[in-house]
Amino acid sequence: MSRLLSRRSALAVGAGGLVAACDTVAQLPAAQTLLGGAERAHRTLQHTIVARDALAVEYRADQRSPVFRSNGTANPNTPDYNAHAAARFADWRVTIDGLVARPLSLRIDQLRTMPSRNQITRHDCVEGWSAIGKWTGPRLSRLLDAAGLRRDARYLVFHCADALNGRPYYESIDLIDAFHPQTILAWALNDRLLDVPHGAPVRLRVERQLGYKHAKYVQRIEAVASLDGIAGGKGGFWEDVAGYDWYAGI
Ligand SMILES: Nc1nc2c(c(=O)[nH]1)N[C@H]1C(S)=C(S)[C@@H](COP(=O)(O)O)O[C@H]1N2
Ligand SMILES: [Mo]
Repeated sequence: MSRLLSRRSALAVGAGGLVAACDTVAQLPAAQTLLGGAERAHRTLQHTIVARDALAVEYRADQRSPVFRSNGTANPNTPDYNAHAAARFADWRVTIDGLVARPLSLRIDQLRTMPSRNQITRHDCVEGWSAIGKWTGPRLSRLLDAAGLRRDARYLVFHCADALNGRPYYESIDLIDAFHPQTILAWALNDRLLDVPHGAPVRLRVERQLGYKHAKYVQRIEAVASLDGIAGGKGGFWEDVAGYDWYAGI
């Protein structure tokens, strides 16, 4: 949160300075037009940032969908994943590495005992279905604070345990979504430990984004400065193979 707030006030101060500096030439019609344009642009920019900070709608328990369908991979079904599933994911780890001061490797029971957030939200898939469910897990920001993002980190890449047609599933988000209060690493759906079809043992919930951004079977979270070198370079599995938008805000 503090990261978002300080960014926003830095922008406001920057634009204020620009407007003040232009006061002396504001009599000239051309300058006035320019100034108006700058002010409008600033207002739009600030509006966009405020909107991205807004919360997704949360629902009541009785509004949950009776069935929450699964989509994409329903079971990674690799020897490694199957061994983890057989052991009830006791040795599953989520590593946080890349551009961080203190790389972390967290066991699933550590994630499950951290202070968690509960949120009942609506999942929207581009294939034309939605479902409301209750998700539980620690805020991603808590883990990022523990790992200490380096100043050059701009995106987080979520590496998953499954592959479709031989290509590993992955996704990425920027730091505004990463620090959003409703962005969590969910280990439960509707008060039960996450099952395999929904991403066991842990998946991303990034509630201001469409379904394909919500990476399931998360094993590694990598902080990077650029998405260029990652897989097809478009920032996600569907972005690479089908040209889906990287920014899938709703
Ligand atoms: N690892 C992984 N994550 C994934 C997918 C996938 O195939 N593999 N599918 C995505 C899509 S398109 C959607 S709509 C949601 C579906 O989540 P659900 O199976 O819990 O309904 O997961 C997303 N995350
Ligand atoms: Mo989806």
